[in-house]
Amino acid sequence: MKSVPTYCRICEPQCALVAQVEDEQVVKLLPDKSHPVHKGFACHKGLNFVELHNDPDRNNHPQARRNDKNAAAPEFDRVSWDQAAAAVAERITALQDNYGSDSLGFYIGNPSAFNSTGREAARSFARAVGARYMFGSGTQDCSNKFAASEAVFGTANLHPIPDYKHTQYLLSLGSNPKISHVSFVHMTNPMGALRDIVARGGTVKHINPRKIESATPATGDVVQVKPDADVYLLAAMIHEIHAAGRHDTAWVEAHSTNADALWEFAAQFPADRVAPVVGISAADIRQLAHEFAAADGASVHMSTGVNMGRQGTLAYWLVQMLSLVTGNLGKRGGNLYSPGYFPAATVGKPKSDNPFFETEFGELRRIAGSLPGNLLAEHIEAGLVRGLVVMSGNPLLSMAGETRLAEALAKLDFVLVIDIYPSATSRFADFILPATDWLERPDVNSVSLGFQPEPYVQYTEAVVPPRFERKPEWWIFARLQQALGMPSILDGNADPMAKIDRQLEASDLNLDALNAAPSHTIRLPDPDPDVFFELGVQHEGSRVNCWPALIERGAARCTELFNELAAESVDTLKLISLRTNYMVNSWMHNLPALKREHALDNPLHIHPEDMSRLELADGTEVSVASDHGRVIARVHADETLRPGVVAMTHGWGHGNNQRLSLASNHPGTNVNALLPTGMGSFDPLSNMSFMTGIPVQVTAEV
Ligand SMILES: Nc1nc2c(c(=O)[nH]1)N[C@H]1C(S)=C(S)[C@@H](COP(=O)(O)OP(=O)(O)OC[C@H]3O[C@@H](n4cnc5c(=O)[nH]c(N)nc54)[C@H](O)[C@@H]3O)O[C@H]1N2
Ligand SMILES: Nc1nc2c(c(=O)[nH]1)N[C@H]1C(S)=C(S)[C@@H](COP(=O)(O)OP(=O)(O)OC[C@H]3O[C@@H](n4cnc5c(=O)[nH]c(N)nc54)[C@H](O)[C@@H]3O)O[C@H]1N2
Ligand code: SF4
Ligand SMILES: [Mo]
Repeated sequence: MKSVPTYCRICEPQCALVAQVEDEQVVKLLPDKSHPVHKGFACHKGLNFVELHNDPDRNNHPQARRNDKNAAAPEFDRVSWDQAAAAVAERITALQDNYGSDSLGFYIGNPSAFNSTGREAARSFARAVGARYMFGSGTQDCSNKFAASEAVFGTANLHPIPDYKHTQYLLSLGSNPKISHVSFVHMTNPMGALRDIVARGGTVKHINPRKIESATPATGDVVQVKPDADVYLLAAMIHEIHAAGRHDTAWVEAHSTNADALWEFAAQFPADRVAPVVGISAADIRQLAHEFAAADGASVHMSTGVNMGRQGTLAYWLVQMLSLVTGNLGKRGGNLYSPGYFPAATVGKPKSDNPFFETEFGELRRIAGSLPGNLLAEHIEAGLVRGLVVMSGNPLLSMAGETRLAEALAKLDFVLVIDIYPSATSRFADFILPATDWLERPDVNSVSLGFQPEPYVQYTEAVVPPRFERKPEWWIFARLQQALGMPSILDGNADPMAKIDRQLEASDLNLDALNAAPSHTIRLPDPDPDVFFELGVQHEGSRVNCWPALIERGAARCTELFNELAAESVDTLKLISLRTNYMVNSWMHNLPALKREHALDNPLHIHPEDMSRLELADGTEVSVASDHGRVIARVHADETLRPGVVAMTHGWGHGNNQRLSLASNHPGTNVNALLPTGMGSFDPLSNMSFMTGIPVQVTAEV
């Protein structure tokens, strides 16, 4: 038995593991106790990945469609890689001959983030074939952060992370670290970090409509806000700090421009005015503001619960402003830039001053190359996108509007899905190409650049050779390029990791050095507060822009939405999302290890007060309806919710997918049927879909 160091690529910590390998088979995955950062931290999802690696339902061979796209159950024939490459190339060529080179669209999903060679290959393939209509999971996840950072810092790649080691105060908005292990901060053992803050006398405040699992006496308490109103809470905090003269004038003057416009904006939202909309008292808002300003090192982090609201871009801007005006941005104990082995912030500058352009749907922009995911169906319906390549994504279940999207996907001339599983989306595929999983491919944690409180770089070899005919994405795209008669990395002896190797040179490192290090890992220096402005901020004079044009564009809408929320009936129920330990988005539903008695479906969580008002009993079936759709769900009484807020877990709805034998036996409901789609359903500043705070009506099913 040999022990091979590697790391998990399911979520952002990318926990270090040791694979026990015998006869080229992974026998077991163990936490890597000798890893300099993770020190043995890992969760059951990563440790049980062997089940996924060996799951008999996986895609193991290239498959070509046999029956009609509208058939209830798709049927495929096994083909060879050569046949598949030739046939896919033929279809792409025909599509482009008929409808133009940009008629082939792309949807690149979340696991690509943890796939250094696959992500690059997908982008370069899309460029090579002349694609313009790019979509991806980023607009269901975080695109507001890229938009705001680009405007405020002059680079989409600067996302200040809390200085967990030194902070005395952490304000955490819309995140549930215990379950999800934090996003846009790549750290080990996040609950341990919260515990340390509290243990040294610091404070952690979770801003959340739910008493989350992460909030315990040892890890901070929850301020239970209404959903979709964080922007007003943050504005009010900034205003209260400014009005009380508790801002750091010297820091603001030294490091920013346009602060006056910020003060003016915030002044519209004093605590007394916003309290009913935010759902906590004005005194509580003031207290949060004053605690933050007074702490000896205060930090702030905001995650998907806020991103998915209607004003994620403005909220992220205000998060940076709160940190700046209290003198915590780029200061020990506040928020820092952690460049890691390569300062990615220096390569995220915007290409033009005005990202917006006219389209037949109205004015749009791209974020990291992508259009709004909520316009994918429109682009197909309008005939702009005639074919689609889907890589490591499952838009049918992860985005809004399953019915409309299914109809659109069925109309496409050509769909290629590159996935490890027969995903729900691949029901519409003409070809399915089997990708390797992360035990079968080499990688570097390059996605962590800029996000690590304890920076390190780790290389992993392929722990075992690919099973069956699975191939890494870089190979798949290169093979397709060859079949299309284009130059490809397979022609010479080019290395798919060459770009990473070049970037490593910035720290005098290379892949060989990583490979030779214990755990294949090199620990890098901790973030230096000074580099925030010196290296991170890209605007002229390294100054943060407190009132960029993009934000000004959103200001009027911010007032309109405030008035709308203020006028809302007190009886309106608002739907939020709820991740659990027993799912990862839509794709870990076929594993026996995650099928626990209490996690076999995704019920509607609702507070007992709302249940009695609506005369609902625990366990009964209800209809949940929004302006956009309706689902049937089982009632699950849940006192952790703020009354008026209901929650369901996304990524379920496997009833149509018999090819996932276990998942389809425990199908659950696709809650995204309740979300808005199309124009008006995403933040126009950032393309980010609206996925939280959705008004719903709940009624007993009779
Ligand atoms: N087990 C598990 N881990 C995962 C994933 C998974 O599916 N399962 N997914 C991975 C992915 S792709 C990501 S992006 C990360 C996400 O990581 P997180 O961003 O931490 O995601 P969640 O755990 O969904 O936490 C979001 C929180 O926001 C709260 N919330 C909802 N609406 C609002 C609001 O309007 N305002 C505020 N302040 N809070 C709100 C919710 O109650 C919830 O607790 O997790 C990753 N890790
Ligand atoms: N209502 C609601 N909807 C949400 C969210 C929410 O909180 N609430 N969260 C959103 C978030 S944060 C995200 S990131 C998106 C995710 O949106 P998507 O990325 O579209 O969906 P996933 O469910 O992550 O699907 C990933 C697919 O990749 C496949 N896969 C896994 N590993 C690999 C690999 O190594 N190679 C290849 N080729 N395929 C692989 C899986 O089998 C799966 O089919 O969903 C979003 N949807
Ligand atoms: S926390 Fe995330 S990265 Fe770590 S083992 Fe669990 S799933 Fe993998
Ligand atoms: Mo995500």
